[in-house]
Amino acid sequence: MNIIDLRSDTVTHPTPEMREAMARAEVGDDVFGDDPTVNRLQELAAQKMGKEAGLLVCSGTMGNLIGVLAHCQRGEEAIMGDKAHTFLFEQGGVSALGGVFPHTIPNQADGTLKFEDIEGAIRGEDVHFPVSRLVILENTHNRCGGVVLTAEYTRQVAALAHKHNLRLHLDGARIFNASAAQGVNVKELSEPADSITFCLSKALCAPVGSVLCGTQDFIYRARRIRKQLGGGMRQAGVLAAAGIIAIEKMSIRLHEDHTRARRLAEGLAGLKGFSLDFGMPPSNIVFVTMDPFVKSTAKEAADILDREGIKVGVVGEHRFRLVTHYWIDDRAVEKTLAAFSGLSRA
Ligand code: TLP
Repeated sequence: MNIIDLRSDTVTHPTPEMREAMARAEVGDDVFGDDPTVNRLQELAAQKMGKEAGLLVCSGTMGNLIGVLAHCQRGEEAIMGDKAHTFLFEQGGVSALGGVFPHTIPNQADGTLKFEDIEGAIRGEDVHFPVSRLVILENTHNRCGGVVLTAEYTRQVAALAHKHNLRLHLDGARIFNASAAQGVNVKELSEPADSITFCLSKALCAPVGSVLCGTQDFIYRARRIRKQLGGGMRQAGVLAAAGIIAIEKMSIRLHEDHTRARRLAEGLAGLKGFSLDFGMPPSNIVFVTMDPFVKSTAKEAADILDREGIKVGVVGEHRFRLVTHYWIDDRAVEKTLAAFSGLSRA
């Protein structure tokens, strides 16, 4: 990748090793369960997450949607943060397609939901109320600045949910980043949840795909829903081959992206007219706000950067999001900082 693309880690291209593995992948019809590479990926994913089974799905959005629909009946309620990806950025799929009612409570700055808010949101036994069925957490938390939830917090939320006969789904799109940031085994973060979706196609560089993991029975239901949504894939082994490398090789280098995100954040914070929205980033996501004296809008600034071959996410009138990943090296970070510093002169 010649362009410095910081808009997201979703922009990552597959590595040369992935492309080779994709070309060589053994395949079969996965709707029949016949694709050996998909089966291998699903087993590997389940084992990493400490779950009985896994299911390859097209995207993180599809994994979360299927997860919610496999837990909830129509008219039931899912409790989630007001900054959750499942609430803000998934096209309202859980209600549009599943008739599931999202009940939002405030996300705290550290990405958590308060225990008392969760407990307060759970409905009692009353004929007027929908049935509360699910709590959703997100780790790392995208819109809270890539912050991480601890294993202990996740366990406590799971215990609270289970006490009230609810389930816990984890949107772990970037769960390997959460694991790298805390230096803990990914399984510790995923195990307390009843189900987890994690993405192969973000910082892990695979071109397509996420894996939904849970019990055998849950994945059996999830597989049926995936088919219903048109997400049953055929010779998906070509994708799974990249996914296996994503898990085995790419998940163990994410601390490098986190170091670069901190360098980027440090540099931006040192520039006149820029301030970090959430302080130093714990993982690979940096949110930064620009004073209008630099450029009147973030969009205008982003257009100038774009002409220099640097793409950044515009997430507000004066706000940017920059995400580091495998294809962003030290030189790219320094070039980006130089370009930001040149903005007030451009
Ligand atoms: N997030 C994307 C955009 O949709 C905002 C990004 O660039 O960060 N959960 C979380 C926490 C996510 O950040 C995302 C993608 C998803 C789920 C959905 O994954 P995909 O894009 O594969 O559907």
